[in-house]
Amino acid sequence: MNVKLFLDDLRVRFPNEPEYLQAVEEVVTSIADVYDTYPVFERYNLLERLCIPDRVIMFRVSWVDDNGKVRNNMGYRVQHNNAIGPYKGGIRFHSSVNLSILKFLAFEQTFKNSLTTLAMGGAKGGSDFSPRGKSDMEVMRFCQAFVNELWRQIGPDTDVPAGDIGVGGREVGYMYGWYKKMTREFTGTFTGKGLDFGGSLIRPEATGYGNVYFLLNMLATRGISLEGKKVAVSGSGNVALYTAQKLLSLGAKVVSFSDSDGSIVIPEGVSQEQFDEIFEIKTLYRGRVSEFAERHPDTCTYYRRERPWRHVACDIAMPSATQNELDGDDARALLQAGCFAVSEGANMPSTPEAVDEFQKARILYAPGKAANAGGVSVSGLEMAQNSQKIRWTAEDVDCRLRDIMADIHSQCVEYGKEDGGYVDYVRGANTAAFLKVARAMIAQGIM
Ligand code: NDP
Ligand code: 2IT
Repeated sequence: MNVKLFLDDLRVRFPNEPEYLQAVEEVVTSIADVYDTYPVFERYNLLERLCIPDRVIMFRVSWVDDNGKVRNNMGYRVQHNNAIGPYKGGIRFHSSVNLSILKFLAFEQTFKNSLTTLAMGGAKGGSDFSPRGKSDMEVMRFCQAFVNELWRQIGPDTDVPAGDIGVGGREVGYMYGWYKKMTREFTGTFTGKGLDFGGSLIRPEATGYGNVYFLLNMLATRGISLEGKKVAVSGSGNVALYTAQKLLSLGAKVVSFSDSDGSIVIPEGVSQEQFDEIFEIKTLYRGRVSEFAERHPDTCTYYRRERPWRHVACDIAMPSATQNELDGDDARALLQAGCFAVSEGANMPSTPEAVDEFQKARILYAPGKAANAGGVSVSGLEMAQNSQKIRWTAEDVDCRLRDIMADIHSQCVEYGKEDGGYVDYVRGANTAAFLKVARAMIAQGIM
């Protein structure tokens, strides 16, 4: 396969989709060798079929705000690939959402879901609607209007949406409610549902906890303990908060958080009490991390409109906000400060230049599609519970989550270990994920 020709062709066909092209380039580059090992792949033109989504559904969402004004947003669902299971992936509501971002996320999701060991294909959806600053009623009306367009395209064995940025329990609840009303069926078509109507225990915690479990597996390969280590976290949403919660319970020090307005750095690490305060500000009041900084000027510094990476001294970084939030300069600053492990909670948070820096430095570096797969894994477990109409205990789900993260780590090591022992987790994750989806696509014929 000629990687350059392949990518050049995609660039011509999808010129305005930089995030999508970035995600594809990383995967295609790292699987090129294994792709060429099996001529059947090229005969089936498999790579092109795997990189271009099965279909994209795009629609207008019209809703009425609290002032009676009619508002219009764009809605999307990218159904990328269902070779190994029904389409599965989150919904993102954020003003930055566009087709390129959702195509990159659906593409990544296909590989991530393949790694989970569960039967799930890849998808992603969303809207450029931002829940921030909207009333509950506005959010509800928007969610209903969104699902009014989407409900025919999804189903428990067709496509199962969940949360992502801007979509948590509240939004999933409203979307599920309208879906149920339209279909008149109570099925597990969304995951991340409330515990009273089919949600799984540990789903809210799963992405953050899973990332810490993955990190523990990585650290074990070098005989390093997590206790006492300083960990820089970015974001302060679902993934960041549960990452920090698990880190604190294991004796690590959490030295930063951020949101889209800025970052807080707490050089000695937050206490449990301080963490509880941040948790409350973010989850109960939907507030800003700056509010915490205002209350604790002696222990905490606020960096307005900045990311934490150049301001923290840390051993480990866990970027958990959004794509491309850690660039080459940030990576060099982290390495300079002694950072020896990066485990990504967000999807594609590190730019290609940053990834390159981490890999050149031979530190432990885990890409999001491996490290943050715990969220969708427990979504898969929620689907399993829903179809059996039973509920597993928190211990049971947590135990399965630990096993799945260990399994994903083993797959990365199996396909990413180099002579000399260094594990290239990017190549490992991409190769393991690709081979499974590719085998299934070949077996099912050309469609
Ligand atoms: P939330 O909406 O709960 O939190 C997102 C956090 O990131 C918020 O602190 C938000 O700040 C910040 N953020 C969002 N966009 C930007 C931006 N453009 N610039 C700076 N900060 C930003 O989302 P999640 O925690 O669920 O998602 C975080 C990341 O994890 C995303 O990359 C998502 O795709 C990924 N992920 C999520 C999973 C899940 O199960 N939820 C599973 C796997 C990955 P603000 O409050 O100011 O908007
Ligand atoms: O990026 C992700 O893996 C998610 N947002 C979770 C998807 C899911 O279906 O639980």
